[in-house]
Amino acid sequence: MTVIMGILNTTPDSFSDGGRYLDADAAVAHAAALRAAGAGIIDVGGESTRPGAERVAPEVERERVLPVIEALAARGVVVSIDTMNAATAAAGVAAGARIVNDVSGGLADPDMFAAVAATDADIVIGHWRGHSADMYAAARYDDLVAEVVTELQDRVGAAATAGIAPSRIVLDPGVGFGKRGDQNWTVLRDLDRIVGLGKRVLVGTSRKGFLRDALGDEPGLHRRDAATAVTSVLAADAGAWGVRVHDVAATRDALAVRRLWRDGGA
Ligand code: PMM
Repeated sequence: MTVIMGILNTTPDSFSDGGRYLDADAAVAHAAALRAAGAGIIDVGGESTRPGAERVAPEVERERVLPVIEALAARGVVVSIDTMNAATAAAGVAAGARIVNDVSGGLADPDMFAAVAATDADIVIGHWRGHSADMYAAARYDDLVAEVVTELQDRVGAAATAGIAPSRIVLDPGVGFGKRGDQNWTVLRDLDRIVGLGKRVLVGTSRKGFLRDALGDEPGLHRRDAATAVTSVLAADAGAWGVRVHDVAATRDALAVRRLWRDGGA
């Protein structure tokens, strides 16, 4: 079964749902809806990583996410904390998060792996080449997929050196991070090479710019969510362990149909 990670951004500036879940009660209510729709994990983030985004002070990030994580953990929800900041990650795990989701794979904060090693949380290591403000400057590759694979392996090595057991690591190709339009499709086409590294793999395509570009004419959220449901199925076919999405119900339905197709019915 492919795990669905439902996105709960508590940021005022995230590109697709920014500002709607800043209030902790509203965030908890939205998380409940995501769970009811089929999310196995709720990913709580307090800093936008959209292209061009400014960094957020770690204190502000923690003020946004910690009350939400505490409330969700108290209700037995499996929570991941989406952060590039080691202190926020540690505080998030102390508040009940079971997974640290670091799109920078420990590169943004040199203390990240040590902070995670001191907990028993799992960690998502994303492929990343620099902060949002200038991430496209780093989108230059001689051999894109080989470089993504090597750079992920380097981060796995660094995580192991810091004392994180291999079984606690999830890899993420970092769709949209240091990759322009078609580069994302190339990495997704070759996702099996990342899956081949032997770790669980998480894929985040939801509502991203490369899907918007693929659909043309400034598609609304509806069309981007439909496209995301398709990428969820294709990611599952390529061996992904999980997908990170906004519209959980659409992806749940798509994955259910995939299962029926594959199994020839119930
Ligand atoms: N993308 C975003 C944020 N967090 N985490 C993981 N593991 N993988 C991703 O692809 C990813 C992420 C940016 O999207 P958002 O602003 O819609 O949350």
